[in-house]
Amino acid sequence: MYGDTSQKSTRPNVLFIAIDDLNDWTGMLKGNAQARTPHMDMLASQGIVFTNAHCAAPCCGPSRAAIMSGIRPSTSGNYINKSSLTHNPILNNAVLLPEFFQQHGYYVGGAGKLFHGYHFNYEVRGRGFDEYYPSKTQDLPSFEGLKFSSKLPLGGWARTADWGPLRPDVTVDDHPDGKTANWVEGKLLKGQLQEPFFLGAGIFEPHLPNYAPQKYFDQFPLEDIKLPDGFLENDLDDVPAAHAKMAHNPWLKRIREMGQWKPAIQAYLACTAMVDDLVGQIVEALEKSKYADNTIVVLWSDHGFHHGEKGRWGKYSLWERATRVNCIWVVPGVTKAGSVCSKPVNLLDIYPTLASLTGCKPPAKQLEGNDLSVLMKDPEAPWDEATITTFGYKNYGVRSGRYRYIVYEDGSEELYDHTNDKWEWENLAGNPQFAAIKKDMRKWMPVHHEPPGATYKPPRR
Ligand SMILES: [Ca+2]
Ligand SMILES: [Ca+2]
Repeated sequence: MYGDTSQKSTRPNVLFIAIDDLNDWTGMLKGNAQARTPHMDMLASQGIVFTNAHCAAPCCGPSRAAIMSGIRPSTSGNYINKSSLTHNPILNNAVLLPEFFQQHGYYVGGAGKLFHGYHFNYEVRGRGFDEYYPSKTQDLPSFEGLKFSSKLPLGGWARTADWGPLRPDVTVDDHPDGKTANWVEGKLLKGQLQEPFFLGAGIFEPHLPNYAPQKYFDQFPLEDIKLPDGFLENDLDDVPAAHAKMAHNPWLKRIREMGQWKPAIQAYLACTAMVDDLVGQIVEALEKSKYADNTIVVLWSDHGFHHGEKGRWGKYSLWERATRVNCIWVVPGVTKAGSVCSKPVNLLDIYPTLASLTGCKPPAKQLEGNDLSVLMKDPEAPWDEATITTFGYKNYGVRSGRYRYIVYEDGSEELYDHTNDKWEWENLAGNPQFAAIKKDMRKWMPVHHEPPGATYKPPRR
């Protein structure tokens, strides 16, 4: 429909909204009834929401490397946050998504966290971008000093494990995410973008530290905060040692000891509500702009997050809490308002889908995901697919419409039936009744396992 280069000017623009560490605690995914995300819900209602969408990897770096390259972690060897993109020949030789659009004549602009490497890896940020906010070599301002009080004395944590309201004199415009939204809004409203364009807005919250203005905390009074429905004491008792070991972290225990479980949940909900307002700001700017009728909007989060479920605080697991993501598309002339699709899809599918929707020819032999435009046209279209999440070398989780099947490098397994176990409490892998299901699920797992590639050590700042 959009043809090739001869019809370049008719190609649709792309507004690419990335949200960091946002799990399914959103209105449209119904992962937590306390969540308030009216703007994202509204966006979802204007197009299609994929309710069974999962990340390629449950951490920022490999998830984003897979989105931006269209290549699975098991093919590239990019498994962990320290995995380098530019020092990995497979990824370095790939046409990254911004480069892809630039090569097809798009103006490519971005702000905030699109690739992993918010604080470093500028050479990646520069690749394919005509413009980056604040610049290709300059970071957004630090979070340090934005909060009212000093850091929580949580001890032994990553430096970002902190939450609380912003100082009263600090507004959302001072927050890095507010600055990102303001820049993107300005670009859209000013109306001087070269078309077609690819414009990326990388929102950092609700990644830790969870800082937002007090008014967002006030929306979620501490006395009303409920602990996660998916939490079950001793849930790990039927989980193989391999995963229990991989997934173990001391954070939940520490948070409980400190009396911070509910405050931490409150802060995550507050930051998500702030992010939702920023999404609303960006989407409203698009709607007011002259680009509204010819711009694809895709909104995604890079992986989920555990808030104590399975004894875990954080990402880095192959369970639903860490793999399920937000994935909304509004595509003029393609998506129908109010569409919901429960077929298993992956963030790896974003690149081939954008290529298909814009009519830009994808790079040969690179993309491993699927074209979701089939499901946009008909959410019930035949879809013989399950979706894969990779967590480290040779550990895979496969999600079908009904089951989650996990196999670790040592061969140990988990199987969950989402029809009657949405929190994945009962591991069925040892039950011979499910042997055929496991066999069927195993066929989706990668047969090639690229050894872990080079790691990248960020320069000291
Ligand atoms: Ca992330
Ligand atoms: Ca269990």
